[in-house]
Amino acid sequence: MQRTLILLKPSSIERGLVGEILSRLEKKGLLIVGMKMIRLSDELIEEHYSHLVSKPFFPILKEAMQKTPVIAMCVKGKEAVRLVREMVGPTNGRNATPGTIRGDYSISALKNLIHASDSLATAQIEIDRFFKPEELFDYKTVMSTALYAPD
Ligand code: IDP
Repeated sequence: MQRTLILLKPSSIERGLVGEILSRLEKKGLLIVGMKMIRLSDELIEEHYSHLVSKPFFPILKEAMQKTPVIAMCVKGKEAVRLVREMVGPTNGRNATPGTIRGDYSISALKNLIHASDSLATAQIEIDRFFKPEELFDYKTVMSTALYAPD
C-alpha cells in the first residue's frame, strides 16, 4: 500500500468541485487517511513549489494558491502515487485527456484544480510537509475486501 499527498487547490474550491473530485477518488477505491483545510503561507508555497520559484509565473502561482484555503488530503491504496497522478492528468488542463480530473474540468495550467505527488519519495516528503503523524489515521473498512484481490 502507498500513501500520496493531494491538494485541492483554490481553483477547485472556488468552482465548487471539491465533492466531485473527492467522489472520484473514493469511487476508485482510494482510502482517505488524512484531510484538513489550511491557508498556505508564503513559506509553505515556496517550499512546496521550490522547483518553480525562479519561473516568471511564480508570483501568479503563489497568488492563485492563496486565493482561498486549500484542502490537503492523504490517500492510501495499492500503487496510489501513480494511480492518482494518472487520474489527475498532465499539468495543463488543455492538454489533459478527457477522463482525467484536469482533462474533464480545467482549461489552463494555473487553475488546474489539484496537486498530487509525483513519486513515492516526493509523496513521503509532501505528506510530512502537510500532516503531523497524529493527523494521519490507520484503519480498515469492509470495502477493502471488495476492492482488492491478490494481484
Ligand atoms: P504538476 O502540478 O502537474 O506536478 P508542476 O510543474 O510541478 O506541475 O507545476 C506546479 C503547478 O504550477 C502546476 O500544477 C500549475 O498550477 C502551475 N504551473 C505550472 N506551469 C505553469 C505555467 O506555465 N503557467 C502558470 N502556472 C503553471
